[in-house]
Amino acid sequence: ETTQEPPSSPVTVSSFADEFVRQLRYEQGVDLNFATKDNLYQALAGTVRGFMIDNWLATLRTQQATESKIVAYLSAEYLLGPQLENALLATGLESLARGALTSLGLDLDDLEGIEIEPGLGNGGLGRLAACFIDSLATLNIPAVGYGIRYEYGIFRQTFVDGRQAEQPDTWLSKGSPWEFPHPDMAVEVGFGGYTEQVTDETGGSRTRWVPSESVSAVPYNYMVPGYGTHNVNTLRLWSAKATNAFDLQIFNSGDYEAAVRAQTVAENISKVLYPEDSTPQGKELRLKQQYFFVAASITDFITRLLPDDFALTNLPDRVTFQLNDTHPVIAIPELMRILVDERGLDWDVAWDVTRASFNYTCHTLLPEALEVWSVELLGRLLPRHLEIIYRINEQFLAGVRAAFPGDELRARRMSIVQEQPERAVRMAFLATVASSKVNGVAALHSELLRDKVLNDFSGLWPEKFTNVTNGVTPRRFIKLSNPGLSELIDAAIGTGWVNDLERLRELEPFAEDASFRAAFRTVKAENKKRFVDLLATRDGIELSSDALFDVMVKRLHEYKRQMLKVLHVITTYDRVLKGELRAADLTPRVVTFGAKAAPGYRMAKEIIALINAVAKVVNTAPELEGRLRIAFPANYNVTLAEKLIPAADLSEQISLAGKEASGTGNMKFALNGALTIGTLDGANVEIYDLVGADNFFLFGLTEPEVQDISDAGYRPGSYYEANASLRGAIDLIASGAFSGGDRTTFQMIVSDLLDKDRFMVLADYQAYIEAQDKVDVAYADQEAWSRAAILNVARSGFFSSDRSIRDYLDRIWHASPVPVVK
Ligand code: 26W
Repeated sequence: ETTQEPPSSPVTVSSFADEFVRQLRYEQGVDLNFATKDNLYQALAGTVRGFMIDNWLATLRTQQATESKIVAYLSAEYLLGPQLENALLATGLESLARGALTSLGLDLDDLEGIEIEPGLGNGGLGRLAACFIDSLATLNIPAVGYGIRYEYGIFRQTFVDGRQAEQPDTWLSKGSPWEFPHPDMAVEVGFGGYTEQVTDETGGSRTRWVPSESVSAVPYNYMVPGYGTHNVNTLRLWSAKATNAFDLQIFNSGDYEAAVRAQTVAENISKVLYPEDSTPQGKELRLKQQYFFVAASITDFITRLLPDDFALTNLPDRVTFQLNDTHPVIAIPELMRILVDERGLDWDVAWDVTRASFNYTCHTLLPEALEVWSVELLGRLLPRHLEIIYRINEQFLAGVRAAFPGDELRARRMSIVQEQPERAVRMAFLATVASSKVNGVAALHSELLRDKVLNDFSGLWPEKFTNVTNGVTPRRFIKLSNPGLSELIDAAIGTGWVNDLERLRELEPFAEDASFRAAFRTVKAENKKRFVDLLATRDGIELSSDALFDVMVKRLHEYKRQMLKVLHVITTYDRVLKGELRAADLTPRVVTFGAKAAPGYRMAKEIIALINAVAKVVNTAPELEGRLRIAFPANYNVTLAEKLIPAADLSEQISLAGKEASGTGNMKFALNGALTIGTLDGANVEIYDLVGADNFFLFGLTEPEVQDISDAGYRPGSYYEANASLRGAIDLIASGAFSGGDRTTFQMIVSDLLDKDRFMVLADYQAYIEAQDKVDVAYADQEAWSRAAILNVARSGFFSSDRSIRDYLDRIWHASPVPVVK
């Protein structure tokens, strides 16, 4: 029922050019001859945007008219990446735009190059949300993404003496041509205050929350165009604005300064994205952000997307609220509050409606990443929500006690409210209790969730637990980012693969075709050149493109084990120094890292400093004859990923088994023809099963082995003592070889590895080195390597986010496509 061909448009080169000039003149008041690059970019964006608006409005109209069920995706993060190229792809206007600009003496690539991406996310979770809204639109599913319009997205990373420094991300400094502000549709959000009992129309008693302050939430709409369809969905991001009422009160009291200060406090709510990834800080402002955006979203949905007379008992027929991790979970008591306190529904009826409306996706297994909000803070900021949570917990625990009489330990384990180390609300438990479905993000992760982290809950409600393996959008991560490969695929199997990615299977026979393999290598070589050129201008890093491109890009986190990769590099260097290996026999490698560390995460920042320090030594070591290079471009983001991933030969996915929930970079690399070196963790397990053992460098402990070693008492020192090559590498760090002879510089890293090594880097070291030696051998046979790379592409179609969305639809959402017809 979906339209497969891109929307045709009657636009011509000259009409496009006319509209572009008109945008410049009449929207910006700028003459073409005097326009700056920013003016030109704005005009181009305005022109392209104009071609999507009719479809957007038609989509809204159709979805309202058909009274369809809508997927409301609640996510604190959307890591969107550059917008212009994506809009050009969706509208099918790229070549017209290029031609029109050329006719005016301008260059499309040049203008694309100045876009600052909206970095409204930290990493995997935020990028997943961006891929999902792309797929929802492409599949014609009525959907709205709700989130926060952070004025400052993820910080800009620079290196000062090799150490990470953070700068504010001023992505809005020149405005954004992609957003539609709607102060006319603002929603008030309250905080603080108290609750009281009031008598309602029927003489009954109701609770009423009387907030002490309120903030206005202003929506900014973004179009989310589908590919090969007319459907254009909405992403609605909320921005905080001080309310007039609030200002007036203080103005009237005569304190002008206080009034202005209060305004700042209110508007701080959407000021900055928290750069913590996996380690929640429990900050008051963060809880404010969370409540701010979900309260606005739920009210918006109920009052603006549903008819005025809608009976809220039918809410689950019209919406499914998907909770992207625990960040939006405060939406649960908020919906209960609206239904019970404001709409007068009976508690039990409201609870049924709520449970049928929410679903929860968990994105982690690390205990420290599970959000917990102190009762003290919740009671102060959201007193009514705390009461509601207590009542939910009471009822829930009564059910647990009825199912397991006398098992008080179990009740305490499962309680939504923990008592130790402080009284606090476990948001993952609240989400699990109040959702219809709970899913993990890869097969192994969902199993571990069910059998370990949430085992008590899956015992109680086995049917609640399911898996949806993550995916990535092939539009951005193949078609846009790898035009060379896309053309090769088009020529081999036609163009239908872009929204039917399993069709990449048809490439399998081409792996045996020598001329296809040669063409495939040519594309990879061109992508490497393009990336090398980019790094030269972007970072002043000079590299040869004639090498094995070994890439590890992801947030810096100990569990992801960038340290293991560093030890491999140092070991290679050490072997050459010791004469165990001749430089001439090394497979030339460029090892590229990209990683931001949470600003307060000390160990992660030390590891960044170590990588840069090792790079400095290795990159200039005469002994290595330039055959081993480290590139660590600062500020890895979506823009850079799109250039880097297509250039990779080897994808590093080396987390300790049982720690990476899924990974999505792993999928992007496989789809772009890199071979993975990886552990059986997250979605690596599924990649390995699909591409086959011959086309994947598997190594390392399995999750049950990790558990056993850990139960027996892990001693990293024993691995150090038993392995001379490992000792050599660690001793080299400790000796000051990468710190100008100073032995204290990296002491924190060395002593942690030897004494704690929470993520078993030392236990997996030997297996990793051996797997890397196999990589070198395999790369020497370029025909066999290309065959394996092509099979990676052909067998990774499963990892399209379109497939993920279909799985969500079948297993969780049960919403149907509503294609817009023209
Ligand atoms: C500050 C609190 C906090 C806690 C957790 C912030 C962010 C998180 C996220 C769960 C971190 C995250 O991005 N998780 C990643 O989600 C991806 C998409 O599902 C997975 O592929 C990654 O494995 C997972 O680490």
